[in-house]
Amino acid sequence: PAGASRSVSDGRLVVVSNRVAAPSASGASGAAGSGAGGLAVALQAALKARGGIWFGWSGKVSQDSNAPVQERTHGSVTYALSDLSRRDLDEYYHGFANRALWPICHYRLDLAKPSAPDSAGYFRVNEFFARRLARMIRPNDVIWVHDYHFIPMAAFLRQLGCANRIGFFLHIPWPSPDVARALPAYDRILRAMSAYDVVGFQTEGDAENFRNCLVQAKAGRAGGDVWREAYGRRFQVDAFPISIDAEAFAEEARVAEKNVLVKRMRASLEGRPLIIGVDRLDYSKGIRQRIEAFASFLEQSPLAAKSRVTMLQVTPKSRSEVPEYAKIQREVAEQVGIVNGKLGDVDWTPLRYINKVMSQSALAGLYRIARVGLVTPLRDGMNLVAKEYVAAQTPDDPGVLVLSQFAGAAQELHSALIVNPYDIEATGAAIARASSMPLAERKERWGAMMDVLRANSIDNWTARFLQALGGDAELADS
Ligand code: GDG
Repeated sequence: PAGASRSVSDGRLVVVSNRVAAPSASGASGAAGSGAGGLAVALQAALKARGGIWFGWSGKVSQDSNAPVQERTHGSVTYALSDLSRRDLDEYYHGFANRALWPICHYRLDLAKPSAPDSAGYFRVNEFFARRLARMIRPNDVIWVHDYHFIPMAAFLRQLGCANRIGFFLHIPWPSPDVARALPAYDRILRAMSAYDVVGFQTEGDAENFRNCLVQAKAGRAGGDVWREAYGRRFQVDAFPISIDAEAFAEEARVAEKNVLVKRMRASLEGRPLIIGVDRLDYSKGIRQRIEAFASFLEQSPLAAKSRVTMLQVTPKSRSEVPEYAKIQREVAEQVGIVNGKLGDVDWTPLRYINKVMSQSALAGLYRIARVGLVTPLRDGMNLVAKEYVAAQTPDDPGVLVLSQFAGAAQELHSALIVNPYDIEATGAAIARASSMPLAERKERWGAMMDVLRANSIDNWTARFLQALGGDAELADS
């Protein structure tokens, strides 16, 4: 395969992502510290092992669009952060990325708000970042670009003469050609994805959708082969399902039984069963349908009302500057009020709704005490909450995962109760089934899911992608 013969074992790893998990200026541990997301920890580990750069947006808006890249080096890793102007941020991030790419890749054509200035801004910011990055790259470096914010990064780097191995991983779904064709600048985006050496997706279905897009655009041949030739380049298109460090998460959940917040939660339940949902406040997560399903469960199941089941929905606000997100925030808040008003009692609030960000430890402990985990997105690349909920369970008394068929995680966690989140009654019935599932069945389902998580850890994921990219020492030596 192209590039595999080139020795890159001495090359550094260069990670590009919109947000960078950099340690704070004071040197306090950043993503590698406790409470960091699994992806950040895994990328930090890969960077530390090879040395390298993590490059992306600083999270800051600057008046001076030419403010220099801020570089901070910790050991063998340099964090390189670039500010954006207000206009760049609005067009590239709030605009094209979050009002065109995100909704369309999540099959919400109705919510897509494409605009010519946003498209132009997206490509302009990618070119701006590519120019800044190109100055830092050495010939043997291996470059790993993350997610929908930076699809054209490799195309711009190639224009600047960069011949390095460059990989791309898309964290969100890639839709079927009929839907993908609704993307503004679709042809340019397809062509730009062909500038990578490896294009990775969460599921085989996403990878196949992308291959079909190339076929339909007459830019590749049919068939399920991972190797593609399109737009004059040969590259690999494959699925790399992301995961978590299940053992570490399980340990965190075990220790979190002593977490003060978890203890308070448990005490406040007074023995009533808990159902949990955890999501960024995003229309793709199916929060409204989930609340309806929970209400349907309360109304249908005599057991639910009698045992005064409580649902905790932890939902940090997200992308509030995007109008579609401001709208869903209002709608969910209103709906919570309606359900509690209708079904609650003087001493029972069926639905507890929290917009705060919690510590990962508290979250792990809350998963552990919840009898049911509700993960019911309308579309989701993978959904790590599903995997975290499973990992957090007590082995001798595990809870039950209710999982949407439209989450990438459903391709792996077959032993969850798989639901169609649009079917409110059926989801309500699945919540009832989960709530009263016998211990033996709960153990069997949980055991099967833990086996899956242990077999595909986040470290496997990083290693597999870097191996495909030809960036690992073993492959380079062989
Ligand atoms: C994208 C794709 C894909 C949530 N609330 C709190 C909190 N979280 C953590 C969860 C989990 C993470 O955030 C969310 O990850 P998801 O995978 O569920 O969803 P997205 O944010 O949409 O992520 C998705 C993922 O990328 C990775 O490729 O799986 O499909 O959409 O880890 O635990 N963490 C803390 N407090 C909270 O309140 N500490």
